[in-house]
Amino acid sequence: LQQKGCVIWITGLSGSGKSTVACALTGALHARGKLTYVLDGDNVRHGLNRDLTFKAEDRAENIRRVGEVAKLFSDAGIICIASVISPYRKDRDACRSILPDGDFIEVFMDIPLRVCEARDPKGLYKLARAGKIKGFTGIDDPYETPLNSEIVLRQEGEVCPSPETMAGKVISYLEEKGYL
Ligand code: GGZ
Repeated sequence: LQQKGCVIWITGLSGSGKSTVACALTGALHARGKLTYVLDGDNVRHGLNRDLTFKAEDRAENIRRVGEVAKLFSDAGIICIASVISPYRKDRDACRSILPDGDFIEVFMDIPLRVCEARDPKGLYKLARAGKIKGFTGIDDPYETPLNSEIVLRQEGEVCPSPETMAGKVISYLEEKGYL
């Protein structure tokens, strides 16, 4: 097999830029001739996981399924990018535990809540603040900050690096670890 698969697990708040970075990363990997597949929370929840809500046990099941599917892609030699809030540490760690050592690469979008809320691309924070969405991550539902992510993507002062710059950090990590 020419390519070794792995799972790039992008975790962070709604509006932190997970999907945008996943997209930029896919572009950068395709430019290098690599096969990728993106499992995006919002998309997966319309199909495979449409039976699940946002209560903690359903989020756990959502993450478990995304982790299992990501593992299948990785086994097939494909670089699988999962972009899901995955707010609970134990759920993320369970996904890590089913993969060979090193193949689960956690990327933490360390973007402050106030920045995500100011972006509010889908108006969901506004609805959550108004009490029209209950149990919204960061507002009235927890987000457990990762403690040992392989990669942390954050703002430099008040400016957020471009998605391409952020994707570039992941590319450098993959090169360093021999996945590219
Ligand atoms: C968090 C919610 C909620 C609640 C709907 N809490 O930014 P988005 O809109 O496009 O992506 C979010 C998506 C989160 O799905 P995940 O599968 O990534 O979540 S988890 O990992 O926690 O299972 C958001 C939207 O769904 N959304 N309601 N209550 N995000």
